[in-house]
Amino acid sequence: MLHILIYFIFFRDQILEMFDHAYNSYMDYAYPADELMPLSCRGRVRGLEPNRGDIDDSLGKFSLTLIDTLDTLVLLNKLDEFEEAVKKTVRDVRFDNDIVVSVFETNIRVLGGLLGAHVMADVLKQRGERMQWYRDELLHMAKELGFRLLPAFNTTSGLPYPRVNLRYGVVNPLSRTGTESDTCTACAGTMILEFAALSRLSGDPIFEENARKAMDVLWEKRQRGSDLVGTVINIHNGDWVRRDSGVGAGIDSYYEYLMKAYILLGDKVYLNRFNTHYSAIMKYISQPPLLLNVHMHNPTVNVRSWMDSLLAFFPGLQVLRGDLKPAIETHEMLYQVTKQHNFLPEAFTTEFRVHWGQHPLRPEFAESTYFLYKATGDPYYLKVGQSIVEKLNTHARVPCGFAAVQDVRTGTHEDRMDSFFLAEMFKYLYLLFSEKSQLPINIDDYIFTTEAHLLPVSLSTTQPPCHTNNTEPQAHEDDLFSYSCPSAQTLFPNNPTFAKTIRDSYKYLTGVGRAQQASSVRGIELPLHDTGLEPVEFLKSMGISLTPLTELVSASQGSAFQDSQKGVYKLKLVAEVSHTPEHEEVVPLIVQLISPPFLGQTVFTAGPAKFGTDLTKQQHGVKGSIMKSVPYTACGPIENAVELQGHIALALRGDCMFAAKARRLQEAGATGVIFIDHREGSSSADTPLFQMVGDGEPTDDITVPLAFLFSKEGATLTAALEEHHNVDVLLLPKEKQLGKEKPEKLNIKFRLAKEGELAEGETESTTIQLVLEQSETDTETNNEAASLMRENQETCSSLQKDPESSP
Ligand code: DMJ
Repeated sequence: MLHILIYFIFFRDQILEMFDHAYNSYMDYAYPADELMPLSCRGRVRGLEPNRGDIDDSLGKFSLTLIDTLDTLVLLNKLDEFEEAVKKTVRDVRFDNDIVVSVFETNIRVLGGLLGAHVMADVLKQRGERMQWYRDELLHMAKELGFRLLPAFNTTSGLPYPRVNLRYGVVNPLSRTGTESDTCTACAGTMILEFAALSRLSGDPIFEENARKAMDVLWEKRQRGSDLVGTVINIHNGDWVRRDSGVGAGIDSYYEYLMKAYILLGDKVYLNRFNTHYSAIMKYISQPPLLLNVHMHNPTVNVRSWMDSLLAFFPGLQVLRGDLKPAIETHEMLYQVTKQHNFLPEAFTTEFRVHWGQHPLRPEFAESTYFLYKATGDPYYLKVGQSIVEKLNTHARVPCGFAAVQDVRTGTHEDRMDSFFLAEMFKYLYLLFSEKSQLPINIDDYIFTTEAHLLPVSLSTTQPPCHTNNTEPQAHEDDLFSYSCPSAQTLFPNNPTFAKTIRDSYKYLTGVGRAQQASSVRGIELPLHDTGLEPVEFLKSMGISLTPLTELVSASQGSAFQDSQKGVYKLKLVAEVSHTPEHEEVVPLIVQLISPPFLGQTVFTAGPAKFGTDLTKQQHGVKGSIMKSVPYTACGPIENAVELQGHIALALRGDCMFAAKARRLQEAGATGVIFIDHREGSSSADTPLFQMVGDGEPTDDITVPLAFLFSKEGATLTAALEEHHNVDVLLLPKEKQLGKEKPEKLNIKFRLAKEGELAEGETESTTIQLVLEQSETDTETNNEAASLMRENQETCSSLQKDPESSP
């Protein structure tokens, strides 16, 4: 007994130390920014860092990480820090920001964070020891935020828009959103806990009503044959846009919120719906120990052969449901995967190979581990928790916090520490190693939201301000045994070997020599969406377009095949980046900055495109001054077409295909396009070059020159543009780089400026002058190019001496 106590204390202390390291790093280096960039030791401010696409929709300039962490501070007994952090939140955080955010992420992280913290503040205040100054400020903030999210629900169906502008809503022309037609199931179905809590705590029914309506639509739209839902739904007409159905990315927390809405709100309608879906999941998706995506209309067909890490929450939900056997099986499978790769990769195949190696410090596996330990009391799960702690310290800890892992195979880091790491990971780990009596609150009085914010189950006795529910007939009455959470007592009272017996059959799961059954349909393996969604747009941003089977089959296969696969979507993969086969060489390009003060000295290696002007055939390359496209991704109408005329456009990769961007920019009058990678930290120094290919359609209409820069080079180029306003570049094949391949033909000399030569206003520091000299043997190419540089040089005869710009 004593040694288990010591063991607990040891790990709790270690977890507290790790939390302090992560939280203090955020507060010291990043606050009031939304997130910490743990490798750069600074805050991530949206708009100031390269755009990462949809992931950035979590960032609303509202100190996201601080708010997401508030109730963790209480649970970890850091009550002074909590009081201080609440004061900061009230003093510093504002929501009237002209910024487009994800409705789902803002709800679970910020609204949930404020509500959880309000509840904690209230509890502490009631105890009379601290927070005596507190006057429900966090609840008022939550209500204000709730009203800012509400415009998203203004659709004919009642399903919310995926994004909202915090200041302008969705219909206002200034909102820069409101044109989306679909959303993911989890995005629409993960509002009810926070919105109902807000309604019941504030007395305004409008929030719960809207969230409930969205839940009702999803339920109505379930596939009646299979009782499954799809992954993406049209928010206007409720049609399914993606019909693959699983328990991970895109759907996960919809199921979680049905179960938890019942626990929080005491309304059996939610439980009945959950139980109906759960039976379907167990019939089709659960293929123990695997959880595989199937087609909602044809659920005996698997649609892919990989799983995503988000589904790791599911064993925890099964514990709440009281279904421990499959929970233990799936959790064990996940544990075996973490043993192989240190962390759960974002996606892994049914053979447990890495499919997508990223690991953004997700908490789902720790969450399930905690629930299983509480349900079974089996110390095995403490060992699992111990391994999570150790791996985080060994493989993710950096001097300024904890860094996401870019690829579990190489262990490389990414400059991000998502707010859920503080909101969720530390709660579950700390709880795992804590006795209930050691916690500052009675944990059984609360339910965890999907972001692990704490909402009091006592809300179930607070009727919603306007009572409109309980209209649905009771279904599956005989299936309602599983009210309790968890129900370990009834399932295996005092049988400590129960879990072990189940786990033992999965002991060699990932080991060699054990054939895994291949799934009946080997899905095309696609990367996952980072925020837990998998919208087609994201796949497009990776250069992948999807075509329904019907089109594909009728074009190529004939009707027999079509019939046998009726209703199944098959994916046509059009990768717009090609890692060129060996026999075909990628001809590297360069983007050379030729206007002052660069004068040809700054050169970036760039990737070519298989379409557009063939730069290898351009004797002298193509010159132009650069300008950013608006929108930067060039996936919508070009708003700055007038200014772009005659310029080489800069466009961010992502959201739509390269070819679509190029067409749009060419039409707007751009004379060329430089695409800039949206994957943070990529550079030509460590990423192999590829060439961009078209979108599967003819691309003859695209005639402007195109080049691709990785994000590090892209960031330098855009920084140059911001600083100097006019930046001329030359696009040409690397082999024709001016002054590189034939250095003897272009002499660049520096001479010290003599006293008295300084132009008016220049400081009296040493200056150097750049002189271009041509040898008589210069080729025509260099003649031309050198004259381009000379043209630019004329406007800048002297340079401040700067070791960076010296050769
Ligand atoms: C969290 O923000 C929530 O748990 C959400 O439901 C999905 N996953 C992330 C963490 O992985």
